[in-house]
Amino acid sequence: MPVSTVPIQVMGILNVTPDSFSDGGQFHRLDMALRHAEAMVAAGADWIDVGGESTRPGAPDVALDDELKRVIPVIERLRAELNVQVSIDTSKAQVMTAAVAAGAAMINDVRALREEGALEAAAATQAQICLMHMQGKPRNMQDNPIYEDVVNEVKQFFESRIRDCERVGIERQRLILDPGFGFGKSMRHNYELLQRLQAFQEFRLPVLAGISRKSMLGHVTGRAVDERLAASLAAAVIAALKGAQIIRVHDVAETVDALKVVTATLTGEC
Ligand code: 8Y4
Repeated sequence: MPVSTVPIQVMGILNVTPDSFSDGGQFHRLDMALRHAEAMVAAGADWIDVGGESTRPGAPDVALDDELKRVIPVIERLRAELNVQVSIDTSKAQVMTAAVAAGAAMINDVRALREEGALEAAAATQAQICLMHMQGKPRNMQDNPIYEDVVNEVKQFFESRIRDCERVGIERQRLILDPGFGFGKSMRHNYELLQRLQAFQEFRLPVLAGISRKSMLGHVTGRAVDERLAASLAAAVIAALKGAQIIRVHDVAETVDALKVVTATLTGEC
């Protein structure tokens, strides 16, 4: 079962969308975001993933200026005040460019650089790039997703995106692969991806898994989104055992503890 013994990294989720913090103005929002990030770093986060655009089905599109105003000050402050790597969760070329200039070391794009200008913007940086698989668009992705073989189709998608990245001069070793749990997948598709996650090791690139609190956990436990910690930890441990190198989570302290047990087991170092 153990697929690798490299240290497993934890990526803490930092949403800076207006709905994610109660309304008290932009300075209050920045303050709340920084305090949340500080707690995640103290709990052992290796990465903070800063996102200013919601990808929930039906969520409104965010204007470029609004997204920049939300995420850039947060990235600057994180880099100035905390010892942590920053990832920018965006699909917009201009946000990628500005975020990396502000200190982000990873571009996390749920659209895998398929928006206008994104490939070129990413190529012009030295940042790592997480290519996430999604079938369809956020608007319609959960309306009856269909695959012949979900693992094979996600693999083919990665092959195609890796080729496009290399075509614009992005070095292969900057890439990270993510099957995109919940993005255009039925419950069965999500669990088959988790069961067969080690299949993506054949690319010899790091794999990132984002399962924390997602509906695939609610579906089998019957729990509401804020009651899914135990299920999220189970999923994080399974993903780590199947070779995921970065786990994207809400609950950093608990995940770090769970993954310490995984690492001690895999390495024998305790
Ligand atoms: C509760 C809270 C339930 C949040 C669901 C959610 C991924 C990602 C997202 C992922 C990568 C989410 C930005 C969806 N998921 N990026 N982003 N991988 N790389 N939903 O799986 O967290 S947002």
